[in-house]
Amino acid sequence: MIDLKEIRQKLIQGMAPEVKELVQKAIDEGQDVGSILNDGLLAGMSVVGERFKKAEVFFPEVLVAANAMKAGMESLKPLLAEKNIGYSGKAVLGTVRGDLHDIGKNLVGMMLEGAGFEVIDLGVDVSPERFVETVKGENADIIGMSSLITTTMPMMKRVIESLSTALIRERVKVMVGGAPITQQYADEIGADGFAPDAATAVDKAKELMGSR
Ligand code: B1M
Repeated sequence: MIDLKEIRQKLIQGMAPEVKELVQKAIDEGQDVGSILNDGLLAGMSVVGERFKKAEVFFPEVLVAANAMKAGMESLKPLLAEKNIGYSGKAVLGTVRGDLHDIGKNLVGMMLEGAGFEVIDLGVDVSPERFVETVKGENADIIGMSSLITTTMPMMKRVIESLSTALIRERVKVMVGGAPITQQYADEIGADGFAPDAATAVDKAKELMGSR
């Protein structure tokens, strides 16, 4: 019988193939998928998230752990979807128009997925129209925008204005982030939330879901 603590530990160490294999074995043994997710994968990711917040580990460690999480989720995802276990909400994520930086955004996406969000990642250089269309079509709960360059920051405001023009601003929570973004800027443009890092983004997204 696979010990779920072993999955947790291997995830913290960023050992993607081992995590994938252990998760598959646990599934084959008939272990509860919710427990594999919560006591194995999420338990490991939350340790990494906390260590990252305290600057005890840095970006490379988080990225390898997030990759291990992704590897473990591959076989778990369809089973979780069937049972709707740990479903937190639907988030549309993208780096705003004119901006091609995606490392931080990808990390936020992986952490959100790890926390049970369904993530629709629109990639980089995403136009306001595309954000709006996707929110409408997918009936998303949260829009997450990333910007790394000061000149692309105003694009976030454009997206919020486009949501209002399309009369769907009240339907969706808006979260923003990226190195030059601050809480003050988020307030100025009328976003609902800001997070300085991927771990906090998960807490913020959950908080925003709670206020819907
Ligand atoms: Co560029 N770049 N870059 N770059 N780049 C910066 C951002 C810059 C600060 C470097 C510098 O000059 N010191 C600077 C911007 C300056 C400014 O704003 N005034 C800059 C520039 C100027 C440029 C180009 C214009 C360079 C050129 O071509 N002359 C060009 C722009 C291209 C474009 O986008 N149109 C460019 C290109 C590139 C590369 C392609 C080479 C590469 C990007 C590769 C990629 O992303 N696939 C790149 C990189 C790697 C960087 C730096 C070095 C690192 C960015 C990064 O990935 N950080 C960066 C300098 C720096 O930040 N030290 C720089 C790691 C990542 C984990 O952090 O993205 O902040 P970050 O994400 C964090 C948080 O911010 C937060 O969580 C993440 C994890 O903790 N977060 C969110 C992010 N999104 C969030 C969303 C949320 C919540 C939290 O809610 C939705």
